[in-house]
Amino acid sequence: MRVLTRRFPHPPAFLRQGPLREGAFPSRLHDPRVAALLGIWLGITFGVCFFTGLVSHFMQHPPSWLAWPARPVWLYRVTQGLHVATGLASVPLLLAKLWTVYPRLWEWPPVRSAAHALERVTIVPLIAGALFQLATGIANIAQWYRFRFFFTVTHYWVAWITIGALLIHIAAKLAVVQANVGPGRAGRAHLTDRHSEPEPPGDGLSRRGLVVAVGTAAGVITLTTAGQFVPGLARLDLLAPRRPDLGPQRLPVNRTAAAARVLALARDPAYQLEVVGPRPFTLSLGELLAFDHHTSKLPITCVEGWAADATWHGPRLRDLLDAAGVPPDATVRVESLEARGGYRTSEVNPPHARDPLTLLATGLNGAELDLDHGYPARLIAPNRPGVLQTKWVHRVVML
Ligand SMILES: Nc1nc2c(c(=O)[nH]1)N[C@H]1C(S)=C(S)[C@@H](COP(=O)(O)O)O[C@H]1N2
Ligand SMILES: [Mo]
Repeated sequence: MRVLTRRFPHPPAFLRQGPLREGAFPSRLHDPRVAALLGIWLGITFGVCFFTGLVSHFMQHPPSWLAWPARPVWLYRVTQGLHVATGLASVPLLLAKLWTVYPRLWEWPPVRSAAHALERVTIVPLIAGALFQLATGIANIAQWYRFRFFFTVTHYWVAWITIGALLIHIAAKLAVVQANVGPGRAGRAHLTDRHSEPEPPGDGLSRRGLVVAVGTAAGVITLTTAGQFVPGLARLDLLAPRRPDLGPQRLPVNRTAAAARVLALARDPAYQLEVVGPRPFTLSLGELLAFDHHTSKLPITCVEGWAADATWHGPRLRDLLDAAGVPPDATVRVESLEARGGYRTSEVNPPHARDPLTLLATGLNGAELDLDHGYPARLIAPNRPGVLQTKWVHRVVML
């Protein structure tokens, strides 16, 4: 430890030029207390965003050790809503935080000790990772996929790097936060060389004004985007890329039948649903519509940050599986008529496959399912990301 904290010799004073000069950044807003407050808020939003992001990742790519439950029905809507909301609220917080602390890039002396150098180096992955996560997340909810990497994998791994760098940063800055925020802070000022001086008088924005403005910006962003997934807030949805009540049959469409190139196959009168198990069978469209129908009120919750309630009609998946002799503990795969594309099939684990709410829906909101929503049949299951609610289903296979 000694080696880490041993003081390096001071660099010669004549190197202290330009932004390295004492008092080069006179604004009273570059203040440790403001930075600490913004840091606490960012710690909360990034923490929630990271945790809910892990939930989303493991729901989309279930590892063998995790049997994700089918209930409560609304769970994924809440976790994914929180993920997008905390990510968006982080944008003004992060920009304000970076502005408040950027003079520290030119702090003097540049490195005081090995520990100080390490702490400064981890700022690079922290800032780069945080900006990357917010930028790619926003591109994703705006459905702007111009980048050349696969979004979910990259977003997932950069999240680990960012959160690791954030933990190191919090450990390094804990004393500064304690000396600047909360009761007893005056008594802790000796723990650090960074504590807030009384605010000097001056024109322009005060520290309190800055904190209030940034908090307000985060609140307004949250309010004007939360309508994407909070029922009843759709009218406030001014900044969100989606309105959850617009689209055929009052439901947004993620990928149209034309884009998925399934128009001809989906409309084909010779369409058949094939159920493959110990007693495989096929159903014509007429037989499928004559199968015992049920109604489920379930949302589609897209990972891109919108969720919309709908009423679905159709056979229960578990009834079809029982008819094919599929045992209750089997995992099945539903397959789409779509020939290509990352979401053309999905696996359904027993909790979802056996849930009475899980349907192979042929109807939506009182009418025949629209082609764009997956006609002739689509999977709809509770507490499951939209990417796994496969449309234009023509085969169900026991794995
Ligand atoms: N075959 C297939 N099914 C699919 C998709 C797809 O691209 N192909 N997109 C999924 C995604 S990402 C979502 S959010 C939902 C959206 O369903 P909707 O378009 O009926 O609202 O469908 C899912 N089912
Ligand atoms: Mo989606």
